[in-house]
Amino acid sequence: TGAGEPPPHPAWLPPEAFRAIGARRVLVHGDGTLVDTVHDEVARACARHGGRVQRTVAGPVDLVLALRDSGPLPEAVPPAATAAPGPGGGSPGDEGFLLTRSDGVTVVLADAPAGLLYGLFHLVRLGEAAFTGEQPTRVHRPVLRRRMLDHWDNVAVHPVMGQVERGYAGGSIFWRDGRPRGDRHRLRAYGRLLASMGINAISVNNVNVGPTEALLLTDRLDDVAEIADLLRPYGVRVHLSVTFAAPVVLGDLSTADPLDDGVRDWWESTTRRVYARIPDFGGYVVKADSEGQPGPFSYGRDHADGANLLAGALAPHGGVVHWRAFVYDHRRDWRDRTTDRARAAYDHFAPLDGRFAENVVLQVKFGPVDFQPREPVSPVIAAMPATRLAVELQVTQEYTGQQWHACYLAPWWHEVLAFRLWGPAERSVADVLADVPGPGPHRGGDLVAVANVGDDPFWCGHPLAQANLYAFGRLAWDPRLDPVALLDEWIDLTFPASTVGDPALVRETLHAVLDDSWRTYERYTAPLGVGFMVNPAGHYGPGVDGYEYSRWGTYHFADRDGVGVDRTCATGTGFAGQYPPPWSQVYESLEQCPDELLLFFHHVPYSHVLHSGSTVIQHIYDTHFAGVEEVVAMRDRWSRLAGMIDPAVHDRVTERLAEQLRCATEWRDQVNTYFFRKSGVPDARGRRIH
Ligand code: BDP
Repeated sequence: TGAGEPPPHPAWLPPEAFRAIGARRVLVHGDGTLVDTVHDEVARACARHGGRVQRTVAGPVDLVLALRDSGPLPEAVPPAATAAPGPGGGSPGDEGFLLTRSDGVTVVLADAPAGLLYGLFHLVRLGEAAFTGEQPTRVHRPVLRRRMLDHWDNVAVHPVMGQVERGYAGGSIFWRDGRPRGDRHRLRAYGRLLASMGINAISVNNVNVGPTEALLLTDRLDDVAEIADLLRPYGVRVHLSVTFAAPVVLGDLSTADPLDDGVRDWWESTTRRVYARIPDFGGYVVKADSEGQPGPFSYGRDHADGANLLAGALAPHGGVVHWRAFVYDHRRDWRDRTTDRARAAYDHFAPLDGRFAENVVLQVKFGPVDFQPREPVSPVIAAMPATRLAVELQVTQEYTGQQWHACYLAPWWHEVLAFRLWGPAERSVADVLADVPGPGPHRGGDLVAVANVGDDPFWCGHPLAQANLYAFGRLAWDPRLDPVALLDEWIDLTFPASTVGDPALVRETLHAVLDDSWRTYERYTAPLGVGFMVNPAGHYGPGVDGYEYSRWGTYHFADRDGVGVDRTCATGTGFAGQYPPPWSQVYESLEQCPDELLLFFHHVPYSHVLHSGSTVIQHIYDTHFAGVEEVVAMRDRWSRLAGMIDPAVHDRVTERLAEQLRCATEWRDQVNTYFFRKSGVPDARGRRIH
């Protein structure tokens, strides 16, 4: 590796991915840190692949990457290249770019440096295709303005959660044992990966803010500034999770009451100091009144009061507060069937719509409960037309196999983003975030996800879990992208054809293993949307009654007659009524409710016949047997790649697939046996159930 080059951690963007660019004569034109980043990337590629890069116009070139606002365009840009743009026209804006090719020159023009950086990575994705034929002018812009990853990283090791809460990829890349790790190479390499998929914001500490983490806002601000400095060259802004009790914990105040003048002054002056140190600081992330975190309820105030307090302190500096809607009572009485955790976010927040300040982003988990492999889309997204929203996904695989199981989540996220909360002819979740005009107001929003990255040599524990990270970033850039096409992009960038034995077989195998892997996972775990049959200690593997008699509010209510949660308005918790029509009626109705969500909304007898024609009990048996068979097939397919790709990657995935098969078999046997014992109904196909 050359000077200044990060060490080769196996991830997408190996040097070979830059072959097409590196073999060209390139002009990088413009000034600024991000333009320097573009130049350095191109220079490294050229050093390796025989091209050359220059920053001033001299002689013919094959590729121009130029800022438009840095004076007249270099003469290397053919006049035709600046003709009126075609599809996606208009100006590139802060982060977009214009791509065109004429007279044998490929041209990327941007109005701002971030656009040039994204343009470069777009070229990397295109490879040789960026340098063939004539190409009409096209403008590319991110559909969503903020594309964010939240790290649930602890600064100090938490006695139960460890260094990274729900982290399955080793330790934190930022923190170790209470201090910054100072691994500048790793952070720069991370910034590069983030930019390559279009992420422009991260928060660097856990939403559950402990005493050491709280100090990042004040005494330990330099530690945050150091991260911001390393990620800035890649167009990534840093955000912090803060505790609502900060004025008490850090400021010696006796209250954190959001309506108290002293509290307001404290947040204002503290925030001013943050911006003095980190001028492009992004803002705060807050988990309040949830799972033990402090919040405005302690002072008899509501969450609009709380969020607006922090928003007020951030507003003069252009910052935002991501206020999480994940608020519920985690000390429920399990004998009480009338309250419902699924209802909580809507019950708390829908009445507050219209009261949030401009720079509050209400961050809503995609489903009403908690990142299960199957849930309906959260009704909060439809209930807040006057509030800016962020939809929160979970890239870290807390409930989807913890990066031991291959589970490509982009198809699931795609379903969520494409879901039309007001009915089939109305706007999708993606449209709401993109602020696509439609009937009724909307404020647009962000896509945010909990990150799956750690100090593991493969970044994500499971090398194939990188595909989730990559696809998330790309969906945040444009939530309408197709998950299968995104997998192809990731394959091309991770396993360039020149680096593998049989590129067609590699591609085919990765699709065979990953395309349907989320549904496979769904098949061998909790059935028909009922969720949470997981082991409470760590959420890995089956725990058929693990949460059934606990205080967390996540039950399946299986008994000898049937299973499922009655969330109807007629006889249940009324959650179905939180949806606008037609979904309120669809979910209310036993006949219309989609099979995959049946047990989320209804308690039914085991003999209930699904739309598929199968009974609930037979469906449980069939899907669990099928799920395990699919994992066997995944393992067998993968074994054929031995010798075709980097052996370290191959071995790691092989190891993980063996564990996935063990665990899937355990899920199958426990879930099937459990329901066989409850129901007494044998498998119609006579298979052995213990
Ligand atoms: C749950 C996790 C817990 C998080 C919580 C959250 O189990 O560790 O703190 O979500 O989102 O899924 O705040």
